[in-house]
Amino acid sequence: MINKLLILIAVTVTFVNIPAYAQTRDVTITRQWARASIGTMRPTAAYLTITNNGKDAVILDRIKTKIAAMAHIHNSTTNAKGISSMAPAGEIRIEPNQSVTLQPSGLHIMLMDLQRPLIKGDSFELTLIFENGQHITTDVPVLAISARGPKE
Ligand SMILES: [Cu+2]
Repeated sequence: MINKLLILIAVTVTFVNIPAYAQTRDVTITRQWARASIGTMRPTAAYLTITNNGKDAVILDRIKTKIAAMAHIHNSTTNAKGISSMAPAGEIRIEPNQSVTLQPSGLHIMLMDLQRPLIKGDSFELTLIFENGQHITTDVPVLAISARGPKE
């Protein structure tokens, strides 16, 4: 009888947790990768696609990773003279049923002050923190220094 009661409590607790998990499943991360680094003195970048399958817009607030002391979201642009520059990206808002892709020459996660070199074939954990408090941690494979993205 006590066992049955415990199972009932366990089931109830699981139920209470469901909304939080469902919310996490609303946002998915795909095509994540980072470019191998030149040692630890030069920064490198990570890229990924964020898809919002939920009913509400989500806003990416910041990035955390143990691999770099600073992980900032930048946007690269090229002006009419063909000169590229980058600046903090500002708010990244993903509307329901929309995706935002971070890719070379555009939005990227700048990994600065690397704690160890990023070597092709390695991977590291990266956590995306959204304004609604949602955290998504993903494993990011390191591709070659010349890579333009993961192979299909
Ligand atoms: Cu940058």
